[in-house]
Amino acid sequence: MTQRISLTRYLIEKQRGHEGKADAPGAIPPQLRLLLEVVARACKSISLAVTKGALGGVLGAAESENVQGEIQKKLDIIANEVLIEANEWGGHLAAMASEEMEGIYTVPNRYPQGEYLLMFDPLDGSSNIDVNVSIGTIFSVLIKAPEGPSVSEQDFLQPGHKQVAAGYCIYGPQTTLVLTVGDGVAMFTLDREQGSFVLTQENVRVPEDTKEFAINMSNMRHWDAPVKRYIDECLQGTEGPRGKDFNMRWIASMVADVHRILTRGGVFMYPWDKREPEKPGKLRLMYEANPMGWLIEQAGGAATDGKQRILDIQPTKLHQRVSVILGSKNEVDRVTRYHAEAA
Ligand code: P6P
Repeated sequence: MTQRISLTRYLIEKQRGHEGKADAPGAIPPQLRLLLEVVARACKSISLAVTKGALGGVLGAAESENVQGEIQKKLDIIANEVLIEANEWGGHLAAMASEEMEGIYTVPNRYPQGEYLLMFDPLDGSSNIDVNVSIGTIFSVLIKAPEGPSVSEQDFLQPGHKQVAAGYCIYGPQTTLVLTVGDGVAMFTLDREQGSFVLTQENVRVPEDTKEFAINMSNMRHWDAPVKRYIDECLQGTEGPRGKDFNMRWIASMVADVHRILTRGGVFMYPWDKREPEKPGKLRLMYEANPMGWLIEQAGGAATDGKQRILDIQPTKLHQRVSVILGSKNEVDRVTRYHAEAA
Protein backbone atom coordinates (compact mmCIF):
# COMPACT_ATOMS: atom_id res chain seq x y z
CA MET A 1 0.00 0.00 0.00
CA THR A 2 1.46 3.40 -0.91
CA GLN A 3 2.42 5.34 2.21
CA ARG A 4 0.00 8.17 2.85
CA ILE A 5 1.54 11.65 3.16
CA SER A 6 0.23 13.74 6.07
CA LEU A 7 -0.41 17.48 5.76
CA THR A 8 2.48 18.01 8.17
CA ARG A 9 4.92 16.10 5.95
CA TYR A 10 3.59 17.85 2.83
CA LEU A 11 4.17 21.27 4.42
CA ILE A 12 7.59 20.34 5.85
CA GLU A 13 8.72 19.25 2.38
CA LYS A 14 7.50 22.57 0.93
CA GLN A 15 9.32 24.41 3.68
CA ARG A 16 12.46 22.45 2.78
CA GLY A 17 11.90 23.69 -0.77
CA HIS A 18 11.91 27.22 0.60
CA GLU A 19 15.21 26.62 2.40
CA GLY A 20 16.62 25.54 -0.93
CA LYS A 21 15.24 28.30 -3.11
CA ALA A 22 13.16 30.97 -1.38
CA ASP A 23 11.34 32.12 -4.50
CA ALA A 24 10.57 28.65 -5.86
CA PRO A 25 6.81 28.37 -6.58
CA GLY A 26 5.17 26.65 -3.63
CA ALA A 27 8.19 26.97 -1.34
CA ILE A 28 6.94 28.18 2.05
CA PRO A 29 8.78 29.85 4.93
CA PRO A 30 8.59 28.26 8.43
CA GLN A 31 6.12 30.86 9.77
CA LEU A 32 3.71 30.20 6.87
CA ARG A 33 4.02 26.47 7.46
CA LEU A 34 3.14 27.04 11.12
CA LEU A 35 0.16 29.22 10.10
CA LEU A 36 -1.23 26.54 7.79
CA GLU A 37 -0.78 23.80 10.42
CA VAL A 38 -2.63 25.95 12.99
CA VAL A 39 -5.48 26.71 10.57
CA ALA A 40 -5.78 22.98 9.76
CA ARG A 41 -5.93 22.14 13.49
CA ALA A 42 -8.64 24.78 13.98
CA CYS A 43 -10.62 23.26 11.10
CA LYS A 44 -10.43 19.86 12.81
CA SER A 45 -11.97 21.43 15.94
CA ILE A 46 -14.69 23.10 13.86
CA SER A 47 -15.38 19.80 12.11
CA LEU A 48 -15.89 18.12 15.49
CA ALA A 49 -18.36 20.83 16.57
CA VAL A 50 -20.22 20.67 13.24
CA THR A 51 -20.41 16.86 13.35
CA LYS A 52 -22.02 16.92 16.80
CA GLY A 53 -24.94 19.00 15.45
CA ALA A 54 -27.93 18.89 17.73
CA LEU A 55 -26.05 16.65 20.18
CA GLY A 56 -23.64 19.50 20.83
CA GLY A 57 -26.33 22.11 21.33
CA VAL A 58 -24.70 24.13 18.56
CA LEU A 59 -27.50 24.36 16.02
CA GLY A 60 -29.85 27.27 15.57
CA ALA A 61 -29.38 31.01 15.66
CA ALA A 62 -27.45 33.03 18.19
CA GLU A 63 -29.05 36.23 19.51
CA SER A 64 -26.76 38.40 17.39
CA GLU A 65 -26.13 39.76 13.89
CA ASN A 66 -22.84 39.91 12.01
CA VAL A 67 -21.35 42.91 10.23
CA GLN A 68 -23.47 42.04 7.21
CA GLY A 69 -26.62 42.36 9.27
CA GLU A 70 -27.20 38.61 8.98
CA ILE A 71 -28.43 36.59 11.95
CA GLN A 72 -25.45 34.64 13.25
CA LYS A 73 -25.73 30.92 13.84
CA LYS A 74 -24.22 29.55 17.04
CA LEU A 75 -21.72 27.59 14.94
CA ASP A 76 -20.68 30.79 13.09
CA ILE A 77 -19.59 32.27 16.40
CA ILE A 78 -17.99 29.05 17.65
CA ALA A 79 -15.99 28.67 14.42
CA ASN A 80 -14.86 32.28 14.56
CA GLU A 81 -13.69 31.91 18.17
CA VAL A 82 -11.86 28.66 17.39
CA LEU A 83 -9.88 30.33 14.59
CA ILE A 84 -9.04 33.41 16.67
CA GLU A 85 -7.93 31.40 19.71
CA ALA A 86 -5.92 28.93 17.65
CA ASN A 87 -4.01 31.62 15.76
CA GLU A 88 -3.49 34.57 18.09
CA TRP A 89 -0.61 33.20 20.23
CA GLY A 90 1.60 31.55 17.57
CA GLY A 91 3.69 34.59 16.61
CA HIS A 92 3.03 34.12 12.88
CA LEU A 93 0.23 36.70 12.49
CA ALA A 94 -0.03 40.48 12.71
CA ALA A 95 -3.83 40.44 12.54
CA MET A 96 -6.93 38.58 11.43
CA ALA A 97 -10.18 39.56 9.70
CA SER A 98 -13.41 37.61 9.59
CA GLU A 99 -16.83 37.80 8.00
CA GLU A 100 -18.15 37.64 11.57
CA MET A 101 -16.24 40.69 12.87
CA GLU A 102 -16.71 44.34 11.85
CA GLY A 103 -13.08 45.38 12.27
CA ILE A 104 -9.75 43.60 12.13
CA TYR A 105 -8.47 41.60 15.13
CA THR A 106 -4.93 42.68 15.97
CA VAL A 107 -2.81 40.07 17.78
CA PRO A 108 -2.77 41.14 21.47
CA ASN A 109 0.46 42.71 22.73
CA ARG A 110 1.01 39.78 25.14
CA TYR A 111 1.84 37.65 22.10
CA PRO A 112 4.62 38.12 19.50
CA GLN A 113 3.43 39.56 16.17
CA GLY A 114 4.32 38.05 12.82
CA GLU A 115 4.14 39.29 9.22
CA TYR A 116 1.08 37.38 8.01
CA LEU A 117 -2.52 38.53 7.74
CA LEU A 118 -5.22 35.86 7.94
CA MET A 119 -8.76 36.40 6.64
CA PHE A 120 -11.56 33.90 6.87
CA ASP A 121 -15.21 33.13 6.52
CA PRO A 122 -15.31 30.83 9.55
CA LEU A 123 -18.40 28.92 8.49
CA ASP A 124 -19.60 29.54 4.95
CA GLY A 125 -23.04 28.28 4.01
CA SER A 126 -24.60 29.05 7.37
CA SER A 127 -28.11 28.68 5.94
CA ASN A 128 -27.30 24.97 5.56
CA ILE A 129 -26.05 24.33 9.09
CA ASP A 130 -29.43 23.35 10.55
CA VAL A 131 -30.38 21.10 7.63
CA ASN A 132 -27.24 18.97 7.68
CA VAL A 133 -25.89 20.08 4.29
CA SER A 134 -22.13 20.55 3.67
CA ILE A 135 -20.64 23.81 4.95
CA GLY A 136 -17.06 24.99 5.24
CA THR A 137 -14.32 27.37 6.38
CA ILE A 138 -12.64 29.58 3.75
CA PHE A 139 -9.28 31.25 4.44
CA SER A 140 -6.84 33.58 2.69
CA VAL A 141 -3.30 34.64 3.69
CA LEU A 142 -1.54 37.91 2.84
CA ILE A 143 1.75 39.43 3.98
CA LYS A 144 1.66 42.73 5.87
CA ALA A 145 3.71 45.46 4.22
CA PRO A 146 6.93 45.80 6.30
CA GLU A 147 6.65 49.56 6.79
CA GLY A 148 4.30 51.01 9.37
CA PRO A 149 4.48 50.39 13.12
CA SER A 150 0.96 49.10 13.70
CA VAL A 151 -1.34 47.00 11.57
CA SER A 152 -4.55 48.51 10.20
CA GLU A 153 -7.43 47.56 7.91
CA GLN A 154 -5.50 49.24 5.11
CA ASP A 155 -2.88 46.46 5.30
CA PHE A 156 -5.54 43.94 4.30
CA LEU A 157 -6.69 45.85 1.21
CA GLN A 158 -4.47 44.01 -1.26
CA PRO A 159 -5.63 42.47 -4.57
CA GLY A 160 -6.12 38.70 -4.60
CA HIS A 161 -3.00 38.04 -6.68
CA LYS A 162 -0.99 39.02 -3.59
CA GLN A 163 -2.22 35.99 -1.61
CA VAL A 164 0.55 33.64 -0.42
CA ALA A 165 -1.82 30.83 0.63
CA ALA A 166 -5.54 30.15 0.32
CA GLY A 167 -7.89 27.28 0.92
CA TYR A 168 -11.01 25.91 2.48
CA CYS A 169 -12.10 23.03 4.65
CA ILE A 170 -15.40 21.41 3.67
CA TYR A 171 -17.41 19.68 6.41
CA GLY A 172 -19.37 17.11 4.42
CA PRO A 173 -19.45 13.30 4.30
CA GLN A 174 -15.68 13.74 4.50
CA THR A 175 -13.83 16.63 6.10
CA THR A 176 -11.43 17.74 3.37
CA LEU A 177 -8.88 20.56 3.42
CA VAL A 178 -8.12 22.06 0.00
CA LEU A 179 -5.03 24.26 -0.24
CA THR A 180 -2.81 26.21 -2.60
CA VAL A 181 0.46 28.00 -1.86
CA GLY A 182 0.98 28.98 -5.50
CA ASP A 183 2.06 25.75 -7.18
CA GLY A 184 -1.23 23.98 -7.79
CA VAL A 185 -4.05 22.66 -5.60
CA ALA A 186 -3.85 19.75 -3.16
CA MET A 187 -6.62 18.02 -1.20
CA PHE A 188 -6.23 16.43 2.26
CA THR A 189 -8.91 14.20 3.77
CA LEU A 190 -9.26 14.03 7.56
CA ASP A 191 -8.40 10.59 8.91
CA ARG A 192 -10.44 10.68 12.09
CA GLU A 193 -8.75 7.58 13.50
CA GLN A 194 -5.33 9.24 13.26
CA GLY A 195 -6.73 12.74 13.78
CA SER A 196 -4.64 14.01 10.85
CA PHE A 197 -5.23 15.37 7.36
CA VAL A 198 -3.86 12.98 4.71
CA LEU A 199 -2.95 13.92 1.12
CA THR A 200 -5.60 12.39 -1.16
CA GLN A 201 -5.16 14.45 -4.35
CA GLU A 202 -2.44 16.66 -5.85
CA ASN A 203 -2.34 18.82 -9.00
CA VAL A 204 -6.13 19.18 -9.06
CA ARG A 205 -7.34 20.27 -12.53
CA VAL A 206 -10.67 21.87 -13.51
CA PRO A 207 -11.77 20.66 -16.99
CA GLU A 208 -11.89 23.65 -19.39
CA ASP A 209 -15.37 22.64 -20.61
CA THR A 210 -18.43 21.54 -18.66
CA LYS A 211 -22.11 20.70 -18.89
CA GLU A 212 -22.95 21.81 -15.35
CA PHE A 213 -23.79 25.28 -14.04
CA ALA A 214 -24.46 26.48 -10.51
CA ILE A 215 -26.62 29.56 -9.92
CA ASN A 216 -29.65 30.44 -7.77
CA MET A 217 -32.31 30.31 -10.50
CA SER A 218 -34.93 31.99 -8.28
CA ASN A 219 -33.13 35.30 -9.00
CA MET A 220 -33.48 34.95 -12.79
CA ARG A 221 -35.80 37.94 -13.31
CA HIS A 222 -33.29 40.17 -11.50
CA TRP A 223 -30.20 39.25 -13.57
CA ASP A 224 -28.40 41.45 -16.06
CA ALA A 225 -28.77 40.61 -19.77
CA PRO A 226 -25.43 38.76 -20.27
CA VAL A 227 -26.21 36.34 -17.41
CA LYS A 228 -29.76 35.77 -18.71
CA ARG A 229 -28.33 35.12 -22.20
CA TYR A 230 -25.81 32.59 -20.89
CA ILE A 231 -28.31 30.67 -18.74
CA ASP A 232 -31.03 30.77 -21.45
CA GLU A 233 -28.57 29.17 -23.89
CA CYS A 234 -27.71 26.47 -21.33
CA LEU A 235 -31.43 25.76 -20.81
CA GLN A 236 -32.04 25.48 -24.59
CA GLY A 237 -29.60 22.56 -24.55
CA THR A 238 -29.24 20.58 -27.79
CA GLU A 239 -32.00 22.71 -29.38
CA GLY A 240 -30.06 25.92 -28.84
CA PRO A 241 -26.75 27.54 -29.82
CA ARG A 242 -24.73 25.46 -27.32
CA GLY A 243 -25.73 22.20 -29.03
CA LYS A 244 -25.51 20.27 -25.74
CA ASP A 245 -27.70 19.73 -22.69
CA PHE A 246 -26.64 21.16 -19.32
CA ASN A 247 -27.23 20.03 -15.74
CA MET A 248 -27.78 22.41 -12.82
CA ARG A 249 -26.57 22.21 -9.21
CA TRP A 250 -27.04 24.81 -6.43
CA ILE A 251 -26.05 23.71 -2.91
CA ALA A 252 -26.10 27.29 -1.52
CA SER A 253 -22.77 26.63 0.20
CA MET A 254 -20.05 28.19 -1.93
CA VAL A 255 -17.52 25.76 -0.44
CA ALA A 256 -19.57 22.74 -1.59
CA ASP A 257 -20.26 24.16 -5.07
CA VAL A 258 -16.58 25.08 -5.56
CA HIS A 259 -15.47 21.65 -4.28
CA ARG A 260 -17.68 19.97 -6.89
CA ILE A 261 -16.19 22.21 -9.59
CA LEU A 262 -12.60 21.43 -8.49
CA THR A 263 -13.55 17.75 -8.51
CA ARG A 264 -15.45 17.47 -11.85
CA GLY A 265 -15.70 20.90 -13.47
CA GLY A 266 -18.61 23.34 -13.78
CA VAL A 267 -19.31 27.04 -13.62
CA PHE A 268 -20.46 28.85 -10.43
CA MET A 269 -22.21 32.19 -10.69
CA TYR A 270 -23.39 34.65 -8.09
CA PRO A 271 -23.78 37.71 -10.34
CA TRP A 272 -24.93 41.24 -9.65
CA ASP A 273 -28.71 41.51 -9.72
CA LYS A 274 -31.17 44.34 -9.42
CA ARG A 275 -32.61 43.32 -6.04
CA GLU A 276 -29.97 45.53 -4.35
CA PRO A 277 -28.45 47.39 -7.32
CA GLU A 278 -26.02 49.34 -5.13
CA LYS A 279 -24.29 46.06 -4.19
CA PRO A 280 -21.89 44.62 -6.81
CA GLY A 281 -22.90 41.10 -5.69
CA LYS A 282 -23.66 38.99 -2.62
CA LEU A 283 -20.30 37.29 -2.02
CA ARG A 284 -17.35 38.94 -0.28
CA LEU A 285 -14.14 39.68 -2.14
CA MET A 286 -11.48 39.30 0.57
CA TYR A 287 -12.43 35.98 2.19
CA GLU A 288 -14.67 34.27 -0.34
CA ALA A 289 -14.04 35.34 -3.96
CA ASN A 290 -10.26 35.89 -3.68
CA PRO A 291 -9.32 32.56 -2.01
CA MET A 292 -11.77 30.56 -4.15
CA GLY A 293 -10.71 32.46 -7.27
CA TRP A 294 -7.03 31.68 -6.65
CA LEU A 295 -7.75 27.98 -6.02
CA ILE A 296 -9.76 27.77 -9.26
CA GLU A 297 -7.01 29.55 -11.25
CA GLN A 298 -4.32 27.33 -9.70
CA ALA A 299 -6.36 24.34 -10.95
CA GLY A 300 -6.53 25.74 -14.51
CA GLY A 301 -9.92 27.45 -14.24
CA ALA A 302 -10.86 31.14 -14.38
CA ALA A 303 -12.56 33.61 -12.02
CA THR A 304 -13.99 37.00 -13.02
CA ASP A 305 -16.62 39.45 -11.81
CA GLY A 306 -18.07 39.44 -15.33
CA LYS A 307 -15.72 42.18 -16.42
CA GLN A 308 -12.29 41.61 -14.88
CA ARG A 309 -10.18 38.93 -13.21
CA ILE A 310 -11.26 38.75 -9.57
CA LEU A 311 -7.66 38.54 -8.36
CA ASP A 312 -6.88 41.91 -10.01
CA ILE A 313 -9.62 43.82 -8.16
CA GLN A 314 -8.11 46.47 -5.86
CA PRO A 315 -10.14 46.26 -2.61
CA THR A 316 -11.41 49.47 -1.02
CA LYS A 317 -13.29 47.95 1.96
CA LEU A 318 -12.64 44.89 4.11
CA HIS A 319 -16.12 43.43 3.64
CA GLN A 320 -16.77 44.59 0.12
CA ARG A 321 -18.92 42.40 -2.07
CA VAL A 322 -18.30 41.27 -5.64
CA SER A 323 -20.06 39.52 -8.50
CA VAL A 324 -18.55 36.05 -9.01
CA ILE A 325 -18.29 33.85 -12.11
CA LEU A 326 -15.75 31.05 -11.65
CA GLY A 327 -14.92 27.52 -12.79
CA SER A 328 -14.28 25.84 -16.15
CA LYS A 329 -12.22 28.31 -18.17
CA ASN A 330 -14.12 28.19 -21.47
CA GLU A 331 -17.46 28.80 -19.75
CA VAL A 332 -16.16 31.67 -17.61
CA ASP A 333 -14.59 33.20 -20.73
CA ARG A 334 -17.95 32.92 -22.52
CA VAL A 335 -19.89 34.66 -19.72
CA THR A 336 -17.22 37.37 -19.53
CA ARG A 337 -17.39 37.79 -23.32
CA TYR A 338 -21.18 38.20 -23.15
CA HIS A 339 -20.66 41.01 -20.60
CA ALA A 340 -18.16 42.71 -22.93
CA GLU A 341 -20.54 42.38 -25.91
CA ALA A 342 -23.41 43.83 -23.84
CA ALA A 343 -21.22 46.77 -22.77
P1 P6P B 1 -28.45 32.13 -1.72
C1 P6P B 1 -23.92 31.20 1.88
O1 P6P B 1 -24.74 31.99 2.69
C2 P6P B 1 -23.39 32.05 0.73
O2 P6P B 1 -22.67 33.12 1.22
C3 P6P B 1 -22.55 31.18 -0.20
O3 P6P B 1 -21.88 30.18 0.47
C4 P6P B 1 -23.58 30.63 -1.17
O4 P6P B 1 -23.04 30.34 -2.44
C5 P6P B 1 -24.60 31.75 -1.26
O5 P6P B 1 -24.48 32.53 -0.05
C6 P6P B 1 -26.02 31.22 -1.34
O6 P6P B 1 -26.86 32.34 -1.53
O7 P6P B 1 -28.95 33.53 -2.10
O8 P6P B 1 -28.65 31.13 -2.82
O9 P6P B 1 -28.96 31.63 -0.39
